[in-house]
Amino acid sequence: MKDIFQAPFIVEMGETTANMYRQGWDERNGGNISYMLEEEEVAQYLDLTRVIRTIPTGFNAIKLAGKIFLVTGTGKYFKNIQKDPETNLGIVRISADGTYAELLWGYKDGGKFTSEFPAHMMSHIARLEIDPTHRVVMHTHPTYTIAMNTVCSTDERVFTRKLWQSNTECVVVFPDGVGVLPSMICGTEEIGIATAEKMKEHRIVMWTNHGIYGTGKNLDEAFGLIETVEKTAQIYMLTLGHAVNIIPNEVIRGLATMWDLKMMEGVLED
Ligand code: 2HA
Ligand code: ZN
Repeated sequence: MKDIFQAPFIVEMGETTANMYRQGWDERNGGNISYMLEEEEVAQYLDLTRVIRTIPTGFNAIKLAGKIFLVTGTGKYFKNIQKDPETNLGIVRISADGTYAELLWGYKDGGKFTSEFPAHMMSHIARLEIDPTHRVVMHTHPTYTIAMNTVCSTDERVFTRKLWQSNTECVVVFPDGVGVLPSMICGTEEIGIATAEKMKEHRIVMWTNHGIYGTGKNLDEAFGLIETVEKTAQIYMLTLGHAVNIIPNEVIRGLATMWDLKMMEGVLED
């Protein structure tokens, strides 16, 4: 068996969460990540017949039966993951009936996965139906994105338009736009269902007054989506009330044509 502490998925998770913490996005226990792993990949590091304990999923995850996820722990701090991955992370496999998860590694202090587990798992189900290469769901609290969401309409077309108009990267990086949910109670099955519904159309979903979800086929891609929104929200907030030059519709459309991208409908006004 290879040393799991050297596994690329553990090393990369430590690096990514440390980076997110340093961006100022993940205060205290803010943020959570789930990363779907390949069975063959995990089998190099763990005996997959050895289940440490079981943890209820809190909803019916049967569509993910047998799938293995690396997931951040509830109440755990992103700042601590790199120095102690075995306490702050867990590797779980969804049971055949989808009602519990089998702990294969981690949560060493008796902990469990993030309180946002239903939103993560439902988002995986939604994205996998659209893109079989999908692997990562990333939730975080980026400062300027939340600030922009505080001063902007929760209409996702308006929110997406403001981003597309503020930075030419935006339409290229997320032509599918940003889904926006209103203020809701987090950690519930209800917010999970609402998030997954948005994930059918968008790879990024905003939780009003709370934070953002980004998805992708690897950690870099999910991070890159959120990073692009956050950078642009910073530009938007720095220029709020003073903007003279916003990107005209013909430039936004021209970029989408140049890169052969299908733009979210109804975002541009003309
Ligand atoms: O894990 O970010 O949404 C803490 C949170 C809850
Ligand atoms: Zn959160």
